[in-house]
Amino acid sequence: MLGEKKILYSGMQATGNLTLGNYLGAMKNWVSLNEEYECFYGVMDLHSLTVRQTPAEFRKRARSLYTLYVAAGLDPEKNCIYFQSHVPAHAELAWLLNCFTYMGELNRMTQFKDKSAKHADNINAGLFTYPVLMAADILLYQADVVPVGVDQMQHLEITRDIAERFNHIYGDVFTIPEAYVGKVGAKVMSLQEPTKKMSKSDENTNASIYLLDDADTIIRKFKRAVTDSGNEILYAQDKPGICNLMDIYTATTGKSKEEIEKEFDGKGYGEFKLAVGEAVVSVLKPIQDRMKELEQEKSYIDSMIKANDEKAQYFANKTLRKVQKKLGLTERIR
Ligand code: ATP
Ligand code: LTN
Repeated sequence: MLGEKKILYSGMQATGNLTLGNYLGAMKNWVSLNEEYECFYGVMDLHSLTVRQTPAEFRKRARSLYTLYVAAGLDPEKNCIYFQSHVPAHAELAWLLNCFTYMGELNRMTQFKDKSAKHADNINAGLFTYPVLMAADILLYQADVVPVGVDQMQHLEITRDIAERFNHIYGDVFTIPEAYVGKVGAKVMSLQEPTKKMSKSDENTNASIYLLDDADTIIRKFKRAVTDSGNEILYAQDKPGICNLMDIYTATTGKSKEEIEKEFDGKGYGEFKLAVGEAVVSVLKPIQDRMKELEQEKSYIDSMIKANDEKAQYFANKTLRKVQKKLGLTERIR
């Protein structure tokens, strides 16, 4: 705990254009929890390197992700928004925690299995130890709560296991973090294959709504969304396409499933898809407008990056020094 407030930690990889899934599953919760907690948000650029990146594009994308955090409503003067690679303590603690993590535990990670299948030509050790770096991110800041989408729950579990194992040997060093998964939008599915999650690395661009898609593109993608047989708007197990659209509509309008079923009673899929598209456009429009403004405010963003790097380093180093001392590493001579 930092002063009165508990600590929140989260972040995203700079691996592609953010999707509606990233927004509804994670970022929207960050904004809603923002006042209640002392918040740290990382641009996870070290994690992004587990997949090959083109340097110039990567640099641009990471900066754009930083700006998007701000555009989505996180004030960089009140929240510590920073680049993971600017705080060396992440990589250092990750090494130390590697020595407290078992191969068997990492072998069970479904994200590792999925990503190795997808990048069969580049199954690197970083992909395997990805969760250890994530544990380091969270534990360095003594986070109490970590808002993520459901797909990250397994990584949160291993973080807790590593922290508990360490604390058991060395005393109370780390706060044991809790995951925070929102009630709606925790898993937004692909618009083309509604049994798969919407993902920013999906090759089919019609499957995802990107946060910076213009209104026409958004409406067009919803019109083309794969739906199920029949024509009723009902939240039923055998209708994954309609369920996904209803979930998105709930997350963007606050309407319950019953209200939606009533609103579209006797109306067809076409009308419903258009309404979902319009609801999404109205949620994304203010973020897009703010993003355009912020792109012109380069020196403001630069100054925020600098100040927050220092703040993050201060907190992270405090934990790192404590861990080093507990482990018996020789202390620095000043
Ligand atoms: P990639 O396609 O590169 O694996 P991703 O789209 O899954 O990326 P991440 O950077 O891994 O995105 O995740 C960022 C955050 O967004 C995480 O908290 C994750 O749980 C959340 N998230 C990602 N996709 C979805 C989704 N479809 N629905 C809900 N939350 C999601
Ligand atoms: N693995 C996460 C990104 C991430 C993260 C974190 C999220 C890296 N480190 C620490 C929360 C806390 C993902 O979203 N794919």
